[in-house]
Amino acid sequence: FMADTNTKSFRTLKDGNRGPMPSVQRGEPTNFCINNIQKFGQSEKLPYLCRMNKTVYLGMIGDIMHPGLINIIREGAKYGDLMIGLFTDKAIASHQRLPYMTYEQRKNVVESIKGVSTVVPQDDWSYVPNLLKYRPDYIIHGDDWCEGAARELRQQVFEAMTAIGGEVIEIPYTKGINSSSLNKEIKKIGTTPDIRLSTLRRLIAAKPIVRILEVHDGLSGLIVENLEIEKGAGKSSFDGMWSSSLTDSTSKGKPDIEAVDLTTRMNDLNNILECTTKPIIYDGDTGGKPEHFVFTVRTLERNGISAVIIEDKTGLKKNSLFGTEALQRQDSIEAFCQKIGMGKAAQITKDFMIIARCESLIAGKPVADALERCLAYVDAGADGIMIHSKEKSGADIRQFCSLFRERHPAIPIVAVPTTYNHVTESELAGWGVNIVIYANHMLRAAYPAMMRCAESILQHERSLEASALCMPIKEILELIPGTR
Ligand code: SPV
Ligand code: MG
Repeated sequence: FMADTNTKSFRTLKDGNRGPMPSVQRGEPTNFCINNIQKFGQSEKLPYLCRMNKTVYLGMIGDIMHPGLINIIREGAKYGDLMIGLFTDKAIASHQRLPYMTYEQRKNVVESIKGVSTVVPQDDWSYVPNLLKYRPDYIIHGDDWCEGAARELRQQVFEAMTAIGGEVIEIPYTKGINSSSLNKEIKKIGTTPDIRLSTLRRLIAAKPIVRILEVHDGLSGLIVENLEIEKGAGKSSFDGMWSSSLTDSTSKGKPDIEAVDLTTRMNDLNNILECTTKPIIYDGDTGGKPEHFVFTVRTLERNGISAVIIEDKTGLKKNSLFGTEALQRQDSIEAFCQKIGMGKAAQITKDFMIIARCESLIAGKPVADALERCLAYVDAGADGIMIHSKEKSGADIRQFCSLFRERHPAIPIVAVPTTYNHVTESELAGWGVNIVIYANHMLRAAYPAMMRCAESILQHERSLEASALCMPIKEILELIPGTR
């Protein structure tokens, strides 16, 4: 059944133009009620008759309170008992950034607002499952959903309300102040180490897969922080950042052999912390000596880093993507477990994560070896595991995930699909992967672009041709707020 939302077969309260009466059976406010809404205006003293046995549904994120939300709550409550469908983190995470407050915190606030009768979780971006479940007489929504990607949501709501004999009330969207504009202002304030740190666990709980991109300086950090593209009915963005040992070293002209020490990496990471708010996963290489690793954990935690990943190698570490070409030694299970245990004992917050990275597949060993190790690492206290491979098909990773999931349905799995890069995020999520790390792409993209520019200047002995490869001066002057 398709409701025709264009021909005013539904009455809406948009712009005061109510249109013809709808043909719905249920949920129609009486003329008495309408007259009284007009008469009493913003007053809450409407006759009880209007509220009796009527339920009004209002979907809400409820993160940042503002007059527009209070207005729609007040308007909705005029029609009956107002049920707030409070979006869960899971419902929100599929379409936009996680709210600042947790579900419980938001519920606490929203249920205390005058006019709200009940708060129920809305676990889906679409209103439809809850409308069919609770069968409200009305749903109330701002008229901003008539435009853009939300149009489809609106259409589905009209169809569902028709099916249950209810009605849609649209009220003019409060212009000038809304959650999106407030969110931009809040973002400017930044974040605190505690909030940033705890966000990774919330993301893992809320999303089918958490999307992480490598950063190596403030500028690449800003891209991960701010880039957002329209996709389907929602928006797509990165969830957080990977501080890669490979790109941190390479951008300094140094080899990826743990030659860049923690203090130097933290100094540079500070530039990223300063201009971003999203969570960061730190590539801790081997973690060094266990006695040193405890200080690394404390330092990262103090700075609001969400997780450290340490790999089960010992001796001079070389980059994993060499595979068996470079001579590398895997640590013993016992020694690596001891390091994990010491790190876990050192951390102060409950949210910081120590993720154990297994190099068995990189070293050419079978999946069974990786599994044995990862099970031991979890027993030693690891909060998650990263399984790495340089095999191109991804079949080994898939097989590992399936076996690991039989033993641990919920322990987070991290994958770094640099070589098996044809595998999509939804496929990885289907295998049981919780976090995907694009581990080196920002630096790999930047270097050839810089090379092309430098070569062009050499070739032409002027920069006219190279300018075409560069961002315009005006753009770079506008890029960082405060430059002007
Ligand atoms: C890094 O980014 O430094 C990593 C991932 O450790 S990899 O380079 O694939 O080993
Ligand atoms: Mg590394």
